[in-house]
Amino acid sequence: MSTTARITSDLDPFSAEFRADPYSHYAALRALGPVVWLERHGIWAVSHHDTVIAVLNDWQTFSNAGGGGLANYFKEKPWRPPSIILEVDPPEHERTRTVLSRALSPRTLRAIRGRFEEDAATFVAGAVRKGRIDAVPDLVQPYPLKVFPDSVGIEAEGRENLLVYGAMVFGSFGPRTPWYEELMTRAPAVSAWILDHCRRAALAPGGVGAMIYAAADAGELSEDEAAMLVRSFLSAGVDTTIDSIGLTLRALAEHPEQWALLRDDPSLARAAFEEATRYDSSSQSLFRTTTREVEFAGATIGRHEKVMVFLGSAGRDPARWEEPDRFDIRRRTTGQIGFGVGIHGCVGQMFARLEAEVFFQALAAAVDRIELDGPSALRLNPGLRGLSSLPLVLHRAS
Ligand code: OVV
Repeated sequence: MSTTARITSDLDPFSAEFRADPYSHYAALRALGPVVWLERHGIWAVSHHDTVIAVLNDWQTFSNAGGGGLANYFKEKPWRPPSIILEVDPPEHERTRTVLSRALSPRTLRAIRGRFEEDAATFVAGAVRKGRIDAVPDLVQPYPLKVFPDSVGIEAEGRENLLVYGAMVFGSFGPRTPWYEELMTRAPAVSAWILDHCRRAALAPGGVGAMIYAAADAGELSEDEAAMLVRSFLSAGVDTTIDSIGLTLRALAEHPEQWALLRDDPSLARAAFEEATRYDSSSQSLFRTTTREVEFAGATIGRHEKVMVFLGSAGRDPARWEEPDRFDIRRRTTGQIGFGVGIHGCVGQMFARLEAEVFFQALAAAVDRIELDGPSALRLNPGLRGLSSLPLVLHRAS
C-alpha cells in the first residue's frame, strides 16, 4: 500500500473566530484538499460538495454508531443513552426511521398546515404591530416553540426546557469547554423534564408523539423505544427550525432585492428557505466514525476515527455552485444538502420546510420592507448555527 502524506491544518472549527465567519475558513479548508487532518482535535475534515456526499452515502464505512458529535462512542461513554435513530447504523436504523418517516409524512403535514398558518399569522401580526423588534426572541423563536410541541402533543407548561435541552444535545456535539460544563449542570433537571414528557401519558391524542406510540401498539417498537423516538423529536425538532428560520430571515433582511422578490411573489417562500439552507444552513457540520481503515480521496483514514463533514462548506463549493456566495432565491437549489443526504438525511425536513414556508408567506403578506436595525449576533452552540439576536424594523404592507 502506498503511504499518503496527510494534509494537516491547525484550524479549529469550534473556535469563536471560525464560527463567526466559517465561510472564509471553509474556502481555506477546501483549498488544502478534500480531506484534511485537524490536528487540534485529532479528527478529519471533509469539505468538498462531492466528497461530503460520498461520506454520507457510505454508511458502512462512515458509521453513526460512533456518535453524532465529536465524542467517539467507540472509545468514550455518551452523556445520554444514544439516539436510536441518529446514532445507529442499519439494520437497527431502518425500523426506527420507518416509524419516524411515517409520523412526519405528507399526510400528517396536510393535517397540520392550517394550524401553522394561524400561528404564523398571529406571531407575524404581533411583530408588525411592534414594528421595531429583536426578531429572534420576538418572532423567530416563539413560532417553532409553539407549533412543534403543539404538533407533537406536549403541554404548554415548561416548554422553555426544550430550548435548554436542545442546547445540551447540540452542545454535546462539540468539545468539552467551560461553557459546556456550565450548561450541563442543568442536565439532570432538564433531562428529567424531557423524559417525563416522552411518556405515552404525557402526549395529547392525535399528535405526532401519539403516532409513535401507535407504532408501539402495532408491535413495531417497544414502549421504551417509543419514548426514545419522542426524545428524538424533542432533541432535534425545535432549535434546528428556530435557527434555520432565523438565518433565512437574516439573509432576506441583508438582501432587500431578494426580500422584494418574495414579497411580490410569496409562492417563492419555499425556494427562499431552500436557498438559505444552501447559503447558511443551521447544520454546518456532522460527524461520522470510521468502522475500518479506509483510503478516501487521497487520505488513509484509520479505524474508529472521527470525520467532521461540512455541509455548510458543500453549500459554498464553487466546484458545484455558480457564485456560491451569492444569496439568490431564484437559484436552482437541486443538490442543496443543508439537511444532509443518505439514510440519515433529516427525517423532519418536510416538516421544517412547511414550517418555514408558512412563516415566510405570512411575513411576505404583512411586511413591505425589512430594515436592519443593528448588528445580529450568533448563538454560540458548536452543533448548530443560529442567531441570538436580529434587530429589525418591520415596515408594514399598506
Ligand atoms: C438529527 C439529530 C440531532 C440531534 C439529536 C437527534 C437527532 C436525536 O435523535 O436525538
